[in-house]
Amino acid sequence: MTGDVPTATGSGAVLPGHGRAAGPAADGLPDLGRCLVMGVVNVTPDSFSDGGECFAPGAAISHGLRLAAEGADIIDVGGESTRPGADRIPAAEELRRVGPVIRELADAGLTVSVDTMRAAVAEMALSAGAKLVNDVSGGLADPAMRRLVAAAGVPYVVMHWRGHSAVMQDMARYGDVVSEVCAELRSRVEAAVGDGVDTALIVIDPGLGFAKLPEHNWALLTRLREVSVLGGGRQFPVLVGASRKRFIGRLLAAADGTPRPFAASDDATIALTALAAAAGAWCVRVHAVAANADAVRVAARWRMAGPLGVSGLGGASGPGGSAAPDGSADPGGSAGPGGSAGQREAPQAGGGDPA
Ligand code: PMM
Repeated sequence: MTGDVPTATGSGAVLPGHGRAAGPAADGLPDLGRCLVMGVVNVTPDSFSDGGECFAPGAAISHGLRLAAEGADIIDVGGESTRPGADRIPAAEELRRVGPVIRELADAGLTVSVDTMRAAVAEMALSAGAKLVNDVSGGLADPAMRRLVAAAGVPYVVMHWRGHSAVMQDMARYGDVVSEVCAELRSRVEAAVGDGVDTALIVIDPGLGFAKLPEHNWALLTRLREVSVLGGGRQFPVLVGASRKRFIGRLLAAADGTPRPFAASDDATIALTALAAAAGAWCVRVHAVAANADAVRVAARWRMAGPLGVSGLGGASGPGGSAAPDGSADPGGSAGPGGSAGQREAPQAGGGDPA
């Protein structure tokens, strides 16, 4: 057993870890009592972080299976590149790319999410066995998406987005990025709920790199708790997609200013995963699964160690952390936000730490 995260409300079910395929999502949000790991499968020739690696269906399927074996809880399959400056592809091409990959991975028993802005693609993906819809436009790109998700009753990732990739970086203008992102995300969430999406199935995502400059990404990352409440009282589960993004490459630039290449920024991504998971993120979306899966387990143990561990990030508890949005104690303890119906990793026998 690899699970090492006793939770105050855990059911004790044994759940996937390293070397095991992720099981199907329970009804409601998947919940293991720790930050989840979403492994990225981009069935594209040109995604900025891994472009071309998984463009052939066979390669994409093998990659998804490998990520699950490395400890991914969810496999996120996308067919449209969202790299800054990218042009859109036709819906038929997106369907052609992701359809067989999703079907095969779902048939293999993995929990699959579809990364799409199009309701038609999401609909096909759900009928092929996907269990979550990850919409980087938060419902803005295709208004039919919200009704589709509402009717399907599946978890819905609502990401902060201001426009398509070809133009998004022109929209990276903010006074206070955190409050503006929260306000815009709140209106996306309200629209989704207004169209019938179950609030309990909504995950929010600050959209790192989407209409954001590096300083915007850093501000959002360090204020995840504020993001999680969107300026209101209710706390939403937060997905963090920092993996291999340009702002990391810029942080790690060589002395001459050359940004670190994407694939060489995995160690820094892992550091961010540990920080985000310790702050209470519900899920991290990553390319290099094995080490990030280790990082979330370290963070879960860190959170379990008590309030000192959590306040070590600067005093603010993360979303779902040991302090509720109003500052009161959270009986959920180390469990992240976002789910009551889901499964959790089993407590260790005796609840102790063998180390
Ligand atoms: N980033 C990318 C694609 N999909 N989905 C969510 N929810 N959050 C993200 O940050 C996100 C995403 C682009 O990154 P990639 O090219 O590495 O997939």
